[in-house]
Amino acid sequence: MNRFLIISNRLPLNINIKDDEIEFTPSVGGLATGMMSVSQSFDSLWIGWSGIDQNQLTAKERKKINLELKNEACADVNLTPEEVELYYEGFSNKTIWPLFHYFSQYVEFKEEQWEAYKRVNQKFADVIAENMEGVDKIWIHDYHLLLLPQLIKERFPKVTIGFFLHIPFPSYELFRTLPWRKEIINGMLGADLLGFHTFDYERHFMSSVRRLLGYDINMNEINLPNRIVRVDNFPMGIDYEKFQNAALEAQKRSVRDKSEVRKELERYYLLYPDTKFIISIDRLDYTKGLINRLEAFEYFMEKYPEYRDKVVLVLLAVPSRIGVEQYQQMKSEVDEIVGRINGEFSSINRTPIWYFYRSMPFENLVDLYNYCDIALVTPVRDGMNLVAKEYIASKTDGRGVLILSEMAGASKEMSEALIINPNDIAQIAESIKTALEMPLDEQIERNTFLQKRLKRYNINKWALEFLNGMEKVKQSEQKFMGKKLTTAIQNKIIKELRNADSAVFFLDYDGTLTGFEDNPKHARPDDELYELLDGLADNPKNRIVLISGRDKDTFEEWFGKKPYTLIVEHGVWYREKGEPWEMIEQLDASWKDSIRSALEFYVDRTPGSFIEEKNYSLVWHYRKSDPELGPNRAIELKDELTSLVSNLNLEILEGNKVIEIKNRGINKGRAAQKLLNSAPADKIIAVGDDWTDEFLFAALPETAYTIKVGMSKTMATYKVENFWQVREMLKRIVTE
Ligand code: ADQ
Repeated sequence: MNRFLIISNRLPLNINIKDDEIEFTPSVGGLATGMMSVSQSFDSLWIGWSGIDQNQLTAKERKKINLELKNEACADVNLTPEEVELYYEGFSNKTIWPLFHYFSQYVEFKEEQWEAYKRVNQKFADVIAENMEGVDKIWIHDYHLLLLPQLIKERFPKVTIGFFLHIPFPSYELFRTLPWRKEIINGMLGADLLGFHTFDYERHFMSSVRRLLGYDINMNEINLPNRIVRVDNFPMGIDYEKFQNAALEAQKRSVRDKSEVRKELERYYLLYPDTKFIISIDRLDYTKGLINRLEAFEYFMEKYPEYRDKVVLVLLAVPSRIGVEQYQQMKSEVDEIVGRINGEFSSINRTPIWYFYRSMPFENLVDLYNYCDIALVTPVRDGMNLVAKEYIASKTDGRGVLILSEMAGASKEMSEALIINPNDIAQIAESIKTALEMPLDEQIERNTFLQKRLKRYNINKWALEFLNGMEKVKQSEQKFMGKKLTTAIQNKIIKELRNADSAVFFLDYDGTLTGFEDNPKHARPDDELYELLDGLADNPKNRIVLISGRDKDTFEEWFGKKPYTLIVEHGVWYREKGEPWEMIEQLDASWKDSIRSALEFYVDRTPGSFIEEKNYSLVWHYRKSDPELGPNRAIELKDELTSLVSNLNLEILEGNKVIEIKNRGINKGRAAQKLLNSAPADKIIAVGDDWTDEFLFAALPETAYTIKVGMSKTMATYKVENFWQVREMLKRIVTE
């Protein structure tokens, strides 16, 4: 594997300068902890902000820091204090963070912050550009850098870009409130692979893509005009062995070597052996549900006085984003509630809440996880929540009870925990009681399942799956590149056409020679197109066949006087230049009444959809309906029609935002073959965009040049991105 880049807002280490000494410490937080082990296993460079303003350093300090960073395989994106304020504390943490966590009451929409966000994303792109040597993959992380994938794609179209969002992606109803919603989605779509923790976040993202940009979505692939973006969920794991081993080590330590926290807990336990410890660990953040948790604990103490002296809540809060107002407010609120509860329920020797407002070294953290009987993890929204996983991984003897919020992504994989709704104070209190009373064998049974899963799907597996996902996207892109209709292939076609005695051009119309309109009647040919087709037809060696699903009256109106052969309704009707229309095969249309009534039912229930009636087919169009309702109704409709059409010897064709019902066995391929049987040609060129054209591609001899417009799978030998490129190619054929 070549070198790859990891990009995140913060580098995974903090730098402190004290009395000329430079000190490096690992940073706290899910992303940093998780990705650190990944970066150490690969040849990678981590690009991000180091947390200090390099402009304030002496040249000597700067040199030393950058050298140290280089040794750690890191590179700094230098941010000014103003950028930190507007981009980091501002747009990232006062707009995106609350919005994506459903705290709309905290969201700020400030142009100045948005401008800074754009500027800093660009700054990241510039530092990346300086470090691109030998790089074939870039993995970008999180909500601070939502515009970065697009900025890099524009500059380095060949590099494979992965993007992982560590926080939830909100429902469209919330996301749409963002004034810069389209820019954000477009920014993310610069990636080749987009990863989320859960299927729900993925679903919400897809829904926003569909509604805001109208792109076609095929399972988990988004069809952009010139490439495909794959979207998937990768629930992040932890370094299971690291926690398990550290916990085992902690247990083996002699009293002297034990951490202060552990000593304190054990001392207390010796004094009061009936005590149970509940651990609560998070960054001090309003999304983590600390207030609810404390209120639930208070409610529990009130409701079950028999437990008052028997339970200790070890509350650890890491200072976080102290520059943001809501975080300061929340700190005061937590201080107040803790004071109130301790004031009310403490006895002379016993205090129910032990409150620490600080970060902890890894060993102490594991000590706590390992020692405590219950973990209380109650976020009101959380992308994943690694604390829940770390707690379970640190339970060496399988004992311990995890109480987990259903609003954390982790709850999707940890159903053996006691799952609670973080807004239901009474339910949390009941769960504390259930946890305190849970028999040991039940605890072990639940945790065995959880541990097995965490061990298997650990952080390395998570990262490898994501990287494999990127590799797969790359391979399928290469496959596409192999099919691309390059200038060299176009030259070859032109040369062969020049030497040929006769040539036939099978050209589909909508999506191939022209774009789509909401109302198909509006997609009339423009002057340029007429000129182009006339130019082709002027050469007596060429035969132009327009082959379409359109009805014959429309084509008669648009092309009736032109010297082209017309095949319409997917091969029902045929018209040689200057001749009357002929039916290629005798068909019956008496089935239409029964199908029409089924379609009318769908028109009534799907605003914006309508029926188009052709001589031998009926078409239900849903291009103008709600972008999510339309495709869903189309699935229902297909399902409903399936048995009906087979009884009537009909078939369903699914085109671009249309469902068409027509007589079985009639298709463009069969029509083209008939035409070629009666008038063979030296060279055959066929161009089409949707899957009704696949019949055509499949029916033609191997020597034909078959060209697909768009990115989806095809039988065609070559692909072009859009109808403009088809016109370019035809123009070259006419002029050269
Ligand atoms: P965070 O919001 O930071 O992460 P979380 O997943 O719980 O939340 O990770 C917190 C990390 O910080 C854990 O690894 C924990 O060990 C550590 N930590 C917590 N308190 C600490 C303390 N006092 N001292 C030292 N370390 C402490 C974001 C998203 C999450 C998502 C992660 C990973 O908000 O939803 O799970 O990224 O994608």
